[in-house]
Amino acid sequence: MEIERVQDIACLSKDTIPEVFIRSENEQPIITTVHGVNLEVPVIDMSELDEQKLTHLIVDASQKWGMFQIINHGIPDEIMNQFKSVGKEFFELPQEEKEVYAKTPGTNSVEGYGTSLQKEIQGKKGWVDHLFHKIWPPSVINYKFWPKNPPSYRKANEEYAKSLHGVVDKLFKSLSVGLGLEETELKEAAGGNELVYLLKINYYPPCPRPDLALGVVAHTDMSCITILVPNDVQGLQASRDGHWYDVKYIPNALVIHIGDQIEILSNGKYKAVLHRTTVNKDKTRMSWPVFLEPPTEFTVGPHPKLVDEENPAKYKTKKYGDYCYCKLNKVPQ
Ligand SMILES: O=C(O)CCC(=O)C(=O)O
Repeated sequence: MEIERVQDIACLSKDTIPEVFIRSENEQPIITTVHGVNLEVPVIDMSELDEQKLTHLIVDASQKWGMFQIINHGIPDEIMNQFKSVGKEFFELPQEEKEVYAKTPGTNSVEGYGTSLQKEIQGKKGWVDHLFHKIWPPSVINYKFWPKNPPSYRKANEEYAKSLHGVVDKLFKSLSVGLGLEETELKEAAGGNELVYLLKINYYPPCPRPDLALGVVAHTDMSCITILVPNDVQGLQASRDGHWYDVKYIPNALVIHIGDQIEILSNGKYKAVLHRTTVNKDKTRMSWPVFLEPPTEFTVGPHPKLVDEENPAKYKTKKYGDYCYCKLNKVPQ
């Protein structure tokens, strides 16, 4: 076993939590959250027929917030519900069944069932377990990391992956046009048809001290764009002007994060959103982010059409895999 799972620790913790989960005062949710205010990040109706208007809304939100929620996105409720339901069923299996999918020690791959991801300062831990695996394109899928139980897991994930394509293309197209590029140019520069959809399922068990612990610590996503579905337990927070706010939960909406690679490709026009998650005293929170990523060997940098003598590159150009290595190991980019 990699390390003790938070789900097991949660079962044993009644009023207190192990020291390793207690955040420093400058991170503790009780001290750092602006209470009583739900951050109303832009909510964008994807069924808007006026294409120019839709593009403007997506571009504006990506510049000013780096985060927005989309409604009427065209993914049928049934597909989303099935996808969430099989993920929940997996985490409710006995521990030894989940361990079959544990990450392979000694590899650089994030795929598999696990507990920690980033190197953390002072060895602190987040109150969360996770399962990572790729869901698109078929050529990069390793079914070794796809649970066989529940038996409908595979079908539900395949259907969800397929249903995402329309949303993915609309988002890339709008962001591309917003940079003055042709509709397809931004996606091409992010990996084109090789763009990888990496699913992560986060499982945050009830926590006796939600005032002191965090789920996922403050970060921006390494991906280009992240498309996230949460369950109905509040927990996602975004940083705005140096303060932390709860992001309002909207049933059936998809939460969109602009990630580091879009900030880089846009040479800083679009902003990756700094976010984190809190945990709940009585309820299990879950979330299903899909990270849209360039292939590991694919080189990403500010788009050449956006860079000239007057607008020098603000970011390095490098292979996506090298970018991730530096970020996860806290090595300067
Ligand atoms: O659970 C959430 O809402 C956000 C999760 C997240 O930021 C992550 O897994 O990187």
